[in-house]
Amino acid sequence: MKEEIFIYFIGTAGSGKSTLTNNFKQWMNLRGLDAITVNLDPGAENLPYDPDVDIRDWISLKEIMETYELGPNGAQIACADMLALNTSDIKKSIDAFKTDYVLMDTPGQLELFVFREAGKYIIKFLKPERSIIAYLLDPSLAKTASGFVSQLLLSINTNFRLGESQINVLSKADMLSNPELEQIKNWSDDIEELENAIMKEESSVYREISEGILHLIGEFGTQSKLFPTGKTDFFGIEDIYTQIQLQFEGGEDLMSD
Ligand SMILES: Nc1nc2c(ncn2[C@@H]2O[C@H](COP(=O)(O)OP(=O)(O)O)[C@@H](O)[C@H]2O)c(=O)[nH]1
Ligand SMILES: [Mg+2]
Repeated sequence: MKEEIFIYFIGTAGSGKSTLTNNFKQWMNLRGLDAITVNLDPGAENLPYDPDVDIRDWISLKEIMETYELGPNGAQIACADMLALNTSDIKKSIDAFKTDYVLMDTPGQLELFVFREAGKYIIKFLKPERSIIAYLLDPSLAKTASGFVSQLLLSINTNFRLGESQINVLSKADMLSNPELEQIKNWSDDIEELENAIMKEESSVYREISEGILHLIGEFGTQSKLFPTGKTDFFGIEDIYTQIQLQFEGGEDLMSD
């Protein structure tokens, strides 16, 4: 068995992390690949899958709210910080599976994992050299050029904070019309197209700061292509898997082992 690969699904609330975690696991099962799911969201309710390793076994959002008399937001933050205290337990549980792929579903709100220290700590503690971030861009926030730019900035910020290899996933692409999807792909492939679209938008604020932002995106944001995914028929999952194989195994497919 090779060393396992950790795939972290990260994105804004409702961007489709848990759904993609589930779809990825199911796709892998169908292909005879060995993968486990890890839920890192202490406040998760109604997950679409039954996690193999579950942070809720150690941390309960409800209990933290009651014990420390915190509201839901304060408790979420406390829980996020507590993740770091349970890292050894999480690692032991994951190691026991001796699996090839570990699918990490991160907390609902991106900032809890990306901007606080615990997320970075967990990645470094587990296996940073075998980790990849799948950053989910929510298409409902990316239909306009400036919306797409703000989503890319969050992705770059995530890359800046976590410092791991990262791919950009356009989740819920099935909710876009074909022209909308093509337009977003165009913006992603060609920074000039994006710049032109920004310039056509009305607000002058965008024009003032767009040059600097587009320069940043040109440098860091569009190095990796955008991977559209959808809820049904495992749309887009094979492409992400192939990219991950390229990254870690030089294209060698574990299925052929
Ligand atoms: N149409 C469509 N809906 C999706 C897709 N992925 C997630 N959703 C829906 O978006 C909502 C939020 O998804 P979830 O996976 O819980 O997001 P999370 O907060 O990032 O974990 C749920 O109602 C999902 O059914 C997708 O690819 N296509
Ligand atoms: Mg979720």
